[in-house]
Amino acid sequence: MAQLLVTGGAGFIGSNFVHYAHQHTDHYITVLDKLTYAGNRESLAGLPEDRVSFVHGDVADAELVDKLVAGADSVVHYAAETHNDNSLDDPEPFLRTNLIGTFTLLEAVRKYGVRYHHISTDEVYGDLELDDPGRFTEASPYNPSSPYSSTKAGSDLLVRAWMRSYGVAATISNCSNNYGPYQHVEKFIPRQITNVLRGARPKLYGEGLNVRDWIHADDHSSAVLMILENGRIGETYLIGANGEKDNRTVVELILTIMGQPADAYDHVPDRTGHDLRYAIDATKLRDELGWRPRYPDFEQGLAATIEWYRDNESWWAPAKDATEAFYARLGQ
Ligand code: NAD
Ligand code: TDX
Repeated sequence: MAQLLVTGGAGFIGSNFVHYAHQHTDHYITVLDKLTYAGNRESLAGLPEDRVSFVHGDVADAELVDKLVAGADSVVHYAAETHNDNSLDDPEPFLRTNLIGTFTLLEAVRKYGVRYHHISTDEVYGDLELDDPGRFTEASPYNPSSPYSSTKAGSDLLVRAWMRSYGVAATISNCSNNYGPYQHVEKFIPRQITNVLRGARPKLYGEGLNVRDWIHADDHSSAVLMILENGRIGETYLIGANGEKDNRTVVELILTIMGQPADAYDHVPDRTGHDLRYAIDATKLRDELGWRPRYPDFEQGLAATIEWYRDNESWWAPAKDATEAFYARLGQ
């Protein structure tokens, strides 16, 4: 039984991965998570203690990380500050966690010769024009726009340098926008669903023409597990499921599925420097590793996600008021 260290495992995608890896492998999983505002131990409820253990701590704590990595066979690094709007408001925690945190893990995996997988985002490539027929590939140049995406880009470059300079056995994946259960209510889809559940109107930045390439969190998890097991060391893999939709379409879908008029939303001021469009070409992952998404139907996945938020108000309600107070301060 392999020992897997998962950082950020109490967050949205990390917790989905822990559930997925528990179900699909016999690995013993240790979660390291700081439980920032974005972390929630309830997201790991129901997992057996003889397979999954939890350590409350910071990925930038070198002493703690050294101890945990020493006992691991592999590390999957999800922990990060992840919200673009927060990074525009206060970039400092993004530099500390995303850059120093990654550096700290890399030093430990280098010392102990532990296999490392780095979770990153398509936002490192910047954005595409709405009418550009192209999509991001592993060869796209780095061109991040926000404090968030620039720190993620920096963390990817640290991994590449540690592979080349020190021979660290690593892989990197850059995924598109995830949706599914356990996503914080600050993010686009859960914010709009929980607004409607509370009788408030969804909030669309600007005209809502910006395009995101949606993938179900479980499909992200299956790809990560496949790369961890069969990916070529030193390689980067893009993860995406051909889920391009503009924001207005997504808001209208949410309203329609929830039985509201499709136009019952508000336009609010746009995000500064708002990336126009993300789109992933996942050919390498599909051809090399044979990966296929299991949730290719966005509307079906969205309906199931809406049901999850309807059924789990006790999970999201504690964060809702503070999140909306933050947006009210920004006028969004
Ligand atoms: P999230 O904000 O929901 O969760 C982040 C988790 O990291 C939380 O549990 C938080 O407590 C923990 N954390 C933060 N700082 C920490 C620190 N210093 N030490 C230990 N733990 C810390 O994020 P998410 O949306 O699940 O994203 C997870 C990863 O996936 C990130 O690396 C992100 O860049 C990447 N990613 C996200 C998306 C997306 O659509 N959400 C897409 C592609 C890639
Ligand atoms: O209330 C809103 N209204 C709105 O129109 C919010 C919160 C967002 N938006 C727009 C902004 C984006 O165009 O919706 C889109 C999605 O916004 P977010 O959920 O904040 O995601 P995004 O900025 O695209 O970044 C996400 O995907 C890539 C994750 O938060 C990142 O962590 C990941 O790297």
